[in-house]
Amino acid sequence: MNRYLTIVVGLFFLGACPQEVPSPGPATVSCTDDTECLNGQSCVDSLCVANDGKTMCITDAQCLNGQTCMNGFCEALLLNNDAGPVDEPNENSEFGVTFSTPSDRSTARTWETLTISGTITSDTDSLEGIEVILTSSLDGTIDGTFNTETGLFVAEATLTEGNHALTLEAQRDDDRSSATVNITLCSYQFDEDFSEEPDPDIWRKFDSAIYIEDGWIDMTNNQTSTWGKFFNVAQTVQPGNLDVQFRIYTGPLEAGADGFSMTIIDTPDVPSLEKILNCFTGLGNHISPLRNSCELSVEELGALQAFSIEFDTYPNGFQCAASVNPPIDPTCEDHVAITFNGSAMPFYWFPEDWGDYEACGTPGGSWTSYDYRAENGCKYGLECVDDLCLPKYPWWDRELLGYGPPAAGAPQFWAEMENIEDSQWHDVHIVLAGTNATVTFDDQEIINATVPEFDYKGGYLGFTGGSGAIGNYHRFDDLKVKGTCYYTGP
Ligand SMILES: [Ca+2]
Ligand SMILES: [Ca+2]
Ligand SMILES: [Ca+2]
Ligand SMILES: [Ca+2]
Repeated sequence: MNRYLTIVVGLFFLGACPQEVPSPGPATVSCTDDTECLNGQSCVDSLCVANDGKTMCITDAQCLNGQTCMNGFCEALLLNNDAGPVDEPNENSEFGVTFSTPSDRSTARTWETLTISGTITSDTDSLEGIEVILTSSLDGTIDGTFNTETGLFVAEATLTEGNHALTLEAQRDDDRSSATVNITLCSYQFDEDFSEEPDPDIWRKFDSAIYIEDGWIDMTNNQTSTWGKFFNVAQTVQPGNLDVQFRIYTGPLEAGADGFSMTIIDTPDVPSLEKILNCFTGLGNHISPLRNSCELSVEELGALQAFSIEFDTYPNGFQCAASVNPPIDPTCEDHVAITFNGSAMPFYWFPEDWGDYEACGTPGGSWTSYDYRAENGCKYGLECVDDLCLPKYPWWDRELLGYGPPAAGAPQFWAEMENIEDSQWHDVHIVLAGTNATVTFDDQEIINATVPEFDYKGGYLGFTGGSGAIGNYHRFDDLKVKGTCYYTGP
């Protein structure tokens, strides 16, 4: 008997058809394939793109590279601070001017130091007395050095966001010639210091999440039995790779609860995101079909595609003598973990001695004991089917997840931490590249793991957090996400 047959069918159903008619809103912006885009547009890097390569949008925040949203499409602003008409190469000139770097129609980041270089040649033997000037159409003159022996011109510069025409001009007496390359400078896709209250059309608060006027967001504000979420609903992050930084703060209780997460959910639109968020509970990266507000079935939740990094300060599960408090934590200390699809157990980790896929035993033990077994003879979270303790939900099922039995030396997507509830801000930097994930915490690498199954889907990015009988502050600030940089110049 295949217990998950209905789930597999459900997965195919979800994959084949949108759950419901798309509602008005940014539904047309993110996509997984062309069929989700309107009017014959195509799905490029998870965004619906018109045939002429333009990205659909509703707000400026959905546009990359400093473009603005005009008439439903991302457009580059025509800047009026241009340095003036670009000289065409002068065929009658004695000079030859060529760029070496950067190449024409390339891209770069605003935080990178660029090497801008070129070569000047002359029909006459001497390069003495030639003035070489490098200008950016956005940033003006850029200082560099010209070597009259070699003809090489080199400048090192950082450039502002936008489309630059870089012009290298050689001039001596009345003779001049120039060359031009175009380059797009991209800043971060998300760059939030929360110094001002975010626009609710861009960042939407759910449940107990609040904006604090001192310049950050808090999921629970030191209240008990509450949870909050704070999601960007205006744009999505691309699948495949991710480079995200932010800061976290929790305290004042050193044994507080429950923790907080940054979560990225792959779902077609904001209404479906809201439905999913209504099924998250506690810490915020743990889905539960039991929540009153959850309208989704186990099958639908089993098809969820989500990435989370959790900062967990409360020990859960039988290994921490808290049997009725699932999901199960990999350590009873504070920890940071990468979790997938709302399971809230670390990706590629599974509890030993849970008794899953083992014979149902004898009920007994107290809820606060390691050996607790419920009426069904299984530990919490397992149900007795044909005298076998089977996981209640597909997202706890190691057979379905393909993790295999717990083994020493398995890739570890979690890290035990010393007390992180220290009422201090901490820097977190996550880099997902292909099948590898690294996490640094205050510049110390705490996670670096690779498995072929690592499959990050991108989606809507947000923050979550929760408390129970014990509370704490769960704060986030200073979010920076590097998106993909596209050339958007002429
Ligand atoms: Ca701030
Ligand atoms: Ca926990
Ligand atoms: Ca945990
Ligand atoms: Ca702690």
